[in-house]
Amino acid sequence: MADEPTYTADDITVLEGLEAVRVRPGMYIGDTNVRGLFNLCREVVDNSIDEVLAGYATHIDVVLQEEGVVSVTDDGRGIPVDIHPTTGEPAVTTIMTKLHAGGKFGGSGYKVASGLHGVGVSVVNALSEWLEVEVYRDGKVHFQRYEKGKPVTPLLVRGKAKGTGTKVTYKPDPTIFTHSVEIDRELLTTRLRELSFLNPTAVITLTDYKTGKTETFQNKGGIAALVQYLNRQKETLHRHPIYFRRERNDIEVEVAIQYNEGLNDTIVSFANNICTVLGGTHESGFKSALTSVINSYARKNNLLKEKDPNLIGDDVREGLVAAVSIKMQNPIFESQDKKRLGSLEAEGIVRSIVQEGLSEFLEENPQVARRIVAKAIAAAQARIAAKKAAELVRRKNALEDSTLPGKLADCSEKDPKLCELFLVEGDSAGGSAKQGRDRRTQAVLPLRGKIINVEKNRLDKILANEEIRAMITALGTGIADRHGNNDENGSDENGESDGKSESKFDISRLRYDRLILLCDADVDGSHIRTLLLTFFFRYMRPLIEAGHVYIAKPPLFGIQHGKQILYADDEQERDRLLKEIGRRAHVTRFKGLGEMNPEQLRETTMDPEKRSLMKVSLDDVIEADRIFSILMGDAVEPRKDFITAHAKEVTELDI
Ligand code: 28G
Repeated sequence: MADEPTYTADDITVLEGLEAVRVRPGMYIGDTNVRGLFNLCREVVDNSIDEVLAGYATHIDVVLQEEGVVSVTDDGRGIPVDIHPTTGEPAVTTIMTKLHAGGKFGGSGYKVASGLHGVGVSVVNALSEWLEVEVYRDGKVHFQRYEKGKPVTPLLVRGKAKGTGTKVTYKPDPTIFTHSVEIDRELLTTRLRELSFLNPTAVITLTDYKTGKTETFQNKGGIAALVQYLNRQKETLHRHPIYFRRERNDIEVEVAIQYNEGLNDTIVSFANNICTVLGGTHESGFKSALTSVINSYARKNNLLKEKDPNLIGDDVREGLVAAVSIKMQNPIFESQDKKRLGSLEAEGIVRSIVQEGLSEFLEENPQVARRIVAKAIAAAQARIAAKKAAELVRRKNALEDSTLPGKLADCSEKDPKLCELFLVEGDSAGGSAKQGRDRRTQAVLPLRGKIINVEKNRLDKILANEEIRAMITALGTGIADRHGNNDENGSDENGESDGKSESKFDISRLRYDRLILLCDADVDGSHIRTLLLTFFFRYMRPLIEAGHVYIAKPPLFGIQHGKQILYADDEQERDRLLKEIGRRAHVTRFKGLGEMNPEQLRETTMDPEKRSLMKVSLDDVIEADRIFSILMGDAVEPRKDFITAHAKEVTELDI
């Protein structure tokens, strides 16, 4: 072993540090794609936020420049520049070039592996083609430049500084980020907005060279403003969010709650400014306190009678928008990407703080309290009615040997993998589809009129709707609850559920491999399509996740060309075709599917050889759901804004 090179302890640290980051970037920042690129910026901004949290910085300016260059400036104390006695180099150099150096939350106990917040700015440095830091301290501007993580200048003094602060400018290394080095604007905007809610004293700006514009994120209202923002397109049950902030055993807890008239719930939680998407102990402490406080208030005020069962979590969370933010010393995250808080002490503390804070609020605001309780009681009644209805549907299926709906024209093939089901808007198009289909593998279920809006109606009403019942029976899977939960105990992680399942979704019983929505290419058609997608999204989400749901694309135009008809999906294609054949043809615009004869429908839309289908992804549905709730929801302002903003895009709207 004589030839083996000898490393000093320092060499090993250096090697393990920057080289390891460049060899396995994904380990530190998640991936080398859109997310990873965003995480670089997030890491730098989070360092500035730490100075905000410490009470020294108030302004953070993010500037996006050409070729993916990002600069971040804060007005904190400025990274220390003094020479460290053991390393012999300036502190800022150590922070920029050594892994973990300068970590503020918990040092060695900090999990690093998957690369969200806290990996250290040296990781950004290692993954940048170049990075320049400017530190404003002691009246001077200190400057150092690095390339691929290595200093290429000493720490220099370059002029005079007025205040204090830090500026970091970096260019992501294009040999690491193979796809693009341009940061995803939406991810960044969302994070900066989120940070402004979580840090009410901060003023954050984003300047983008592409637009030349500067956007300012400032939310003095904190997480109360966040829940108002989340409710911006909703009618709320009470005007001002319920808000309290308390501290116990060195854990600071902040909670904001505002109910809306809707049926869904949104709870966002944070631990030390990190968004815990999967919740965790703080969130379950909040939920169990919410349930118990509302139950005791309802009992105490005789809104729930002695014989009435307790409200369960789902009941008290209907229409809830809440934000829970805690700050604690050494948070423990269960998943490596910090999506779930595991610290046990947080659960009890949040629970007791919410119990106190919320009870006080309800006592002091009886009008709001009564409205909240009334809504929860209505939710409970609907839940009980829906359970009976679902049980009835199920028993009927069992007894009557799952009689398929009368309107369904089923296919003869029995292997679901080879079968597809067309859900067709309207009886007349349904008729054409029945005639135009391949009877062996294609089934058709015509849907009459409007589908019930599952966003506005509770499950008991939804199950009373004939079209919905026909779909459920035809598909064969049953339904999950509106949260997509499917276990026997319902959705309650706090054990409040009564233990019996109302309904079960079983994808293995799916009778068709593809569900194809076939709606008119007009406003009504897209409305119906959205209603259907929303139903699948809420009650059969795994169908979408597993890629079973498709949208058929019937053509908009037919162009007679001799004996032949050419079809076009949009105006552009129509004009292109017209140019090709010399503009002499007279054009048909298909107002609805019903205008196509069975042969045409088969040729253009149903025949697997010729048609084009769009597979529906969860993102599509979420976007459709958003636009839909703007257009169909209660709040008037967002609708006006949307229509004004998009008025120009709509050329041939067929109303
Ligand atoms: C502009 C882009 C990113 C930063 C500071 C300020 C200090 C600092 C940063 O100290 C070592 C860790 C915490 C004490 C702290 C300055 C105390 C006194 C700082 C940033 C030792 C790092 N004076 N501002 N780091 N600290 N901004 N913005 O990176 O315990 S990083």
